[in-house]
Amino acid sequence: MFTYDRVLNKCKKGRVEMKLANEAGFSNNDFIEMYRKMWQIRIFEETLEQLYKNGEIHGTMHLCTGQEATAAGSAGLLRKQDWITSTHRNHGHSIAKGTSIEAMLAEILGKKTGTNQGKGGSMHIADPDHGHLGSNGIVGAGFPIAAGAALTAQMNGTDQVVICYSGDGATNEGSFHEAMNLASLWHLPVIYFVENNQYGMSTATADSMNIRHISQRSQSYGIEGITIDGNDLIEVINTTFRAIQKAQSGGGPTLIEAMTYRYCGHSKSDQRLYRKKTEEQWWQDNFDPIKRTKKTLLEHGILTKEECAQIPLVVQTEIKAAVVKVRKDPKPDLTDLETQVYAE
Ligand SMILES: Cc1ncc(C[n+]2csc(CCOP(=O)(O)OP(=O)(O)O)c2C)c(N)n1
Ligand SMILES: [Mg+2]
Repeated sequence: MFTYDRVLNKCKKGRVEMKLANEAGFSNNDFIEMYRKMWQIRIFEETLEQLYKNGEIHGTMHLCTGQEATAAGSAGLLRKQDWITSTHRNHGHSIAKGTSIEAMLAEILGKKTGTNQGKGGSMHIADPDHGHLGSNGIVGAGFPIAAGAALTAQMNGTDQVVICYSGDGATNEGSFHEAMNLASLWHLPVIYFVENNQYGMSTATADSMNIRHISQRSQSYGIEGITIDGNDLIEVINTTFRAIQKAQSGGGPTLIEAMTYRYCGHSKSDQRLYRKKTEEQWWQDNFDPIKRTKKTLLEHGILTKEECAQIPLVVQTEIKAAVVKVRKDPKPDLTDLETQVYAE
């Protein structure tokens, strides 16, 4: 059982006894790396916002500003060979799983150097080389895909695990229930990670389901379900770590409901007229995942104030440099219009 204090006490001493399969334990540096990842996600999203305003991004996009801890603390625990499936709100998951920021930026700007060679755009980031099986604009489509990937791992006898990300709204889809049923029946090594950001488009979660916690839905399928503070990085790490260990030891799936909040509108056309500005402010003032992680790092002497301040500056510089480079990258050739679109 990994508790908050236990992790941090060990962390202060140098290394934490958190072992993920055969990989090294969890160290101070791992925590710092997660903090950096959270800043990468935040600044990536802020950069996209600006590029969109400049008219450099076409179509729409779904930003995950405010949801950095759920992505970093879960996908950030996985090895390269483990898998994720993601949603329309995929940038955080992709960065946390190790997809190149430059390649994502190129994809979103429609460049040939993008993850999908500029043909997918924001909603379809995929990166199999880093275990990213793809994002999906169809709400709920990832559930059975993740179950299938987990079945592959099980049949091949590997210890790979799959994290399937979804929103709260997606758990009202039939595909969620079908996938949970089979995943449970076959003890598949999959973690259903629901980011409950309080809304599905403009509908509050409370207005779309008659239960208090989405994690309760696991009971129908004989799966362990847990609701956590998704803006508390350590809680996300500990819960996901336990679920990974369980999946690897044949214990089957876990449903994690991580409570969080998206600061932006659902997509670029959303004026957020369905919620109060005071509510948004309340979340930002009290539960911001980056501020809270910074406080933890400072309190436990893992980083100094100056070191904390340095991290976003370095990330900002890296992302700015990526923008400069990617702007000059070529667009896909017209002759490539149909390549990589259909299966061979
Ligand atoms: C099958 C399907 N139905 C409806 C939509 C339109 N749609 C896109 S995102 C979305 C809301 C999803 O809410 P949630 O699962 O909570 O994810 P969030 O956007 O909050 O991250 C809807 C209804 C869609 N893309 N696919
Ligand atoms: Mg939602």
